[in-house]
Amino acid sequence: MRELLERTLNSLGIEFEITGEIHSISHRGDQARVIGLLRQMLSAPERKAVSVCDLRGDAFPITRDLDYWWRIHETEWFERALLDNRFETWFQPIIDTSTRAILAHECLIRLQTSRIYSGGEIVDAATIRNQIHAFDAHARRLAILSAAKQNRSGRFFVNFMPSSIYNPEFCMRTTMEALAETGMSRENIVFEVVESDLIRDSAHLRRICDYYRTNGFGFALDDVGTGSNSLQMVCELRPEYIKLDKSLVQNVEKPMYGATIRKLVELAEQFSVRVIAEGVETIHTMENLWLLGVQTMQGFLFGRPERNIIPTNSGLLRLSHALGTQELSDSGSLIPASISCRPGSTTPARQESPVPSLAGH
Ligand SMILES: [Ca+2]
Repeated sequence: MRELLERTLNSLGIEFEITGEIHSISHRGDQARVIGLLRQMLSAPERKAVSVCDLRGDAFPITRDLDYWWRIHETEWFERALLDNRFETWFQPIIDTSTRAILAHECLIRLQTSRIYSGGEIVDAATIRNQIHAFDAHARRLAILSAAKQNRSGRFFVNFMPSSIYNPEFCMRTTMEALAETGMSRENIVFEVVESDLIRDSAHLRRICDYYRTNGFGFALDDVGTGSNSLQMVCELRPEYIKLDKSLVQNVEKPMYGATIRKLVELAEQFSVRVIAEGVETIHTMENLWLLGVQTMQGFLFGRPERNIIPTNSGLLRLSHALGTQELSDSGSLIPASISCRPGSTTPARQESPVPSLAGH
């Protein structure tokens, strides 16, 4: 293999040095080309064992394994988008199904080039490129400025990664400046702690949470129910909102998941925390959530993330239409009177029935 590698690099005129069998390769070639070539030539276990160092330019060249450089190469779109200021904030409605009102919109980071990059892909790229902290602040500022263009008096949920805020006063500076620029009211902004279940340093989170409260913002725990931390976090931090993770919501009809949601709802009631279910895609899921006492929801059933906020209630109108055959409660609620909304209801979960799928429209 070493021989083949040497022959290939030589034939391409790439200056290089190989140390050990093929474990360490330093070169002065085009990094993307060398990495691509090595990935083609080496087997998966060999790729793991090889480290590469680009000797061009840098005073302190960095040696990393081949897969690391490949990931950097694969996420170059992130750098270009950042330089060209091409990231955007899109909006997804959060619906109070009991009053048919839009409670708020969540601000979601997106990039549209030849395709749409999801928030997860963008955050992963920022993490791989070691830019997540700066990017998180950039995304928050962008969210506020974009939200103000949509509706200065609307309520918006803005994501943040607690690990990117080491000192709230300092790290929130650009966000606060954006708010001052737009004149938006702080009480209409709710900050969502992403991956809250994975956070181990609850004292740090509490400091951030206190900062938000003191400054008049709302505070939500996102991705709740995926780890073992949820109940404790709700008790300790007493957020205004908790957002049930999609993986929990989409399995609501399974007893274990249903029981977890029920427990969270009970606890939330005790502390006056509002529960929001994320990832609601079918009427069947919505009904099962009602049975467990969850009424505030977000998901494709009500609307996908969109670049511009869709005129009020379009998602709700679709929903009303789909539920047309169902009985509405006296209060005009969408929730049929036959469904108990109290947590602890012993009504069995509704099974999947052929309902019109609204996802994707
Ligand atoms: Ca979120």
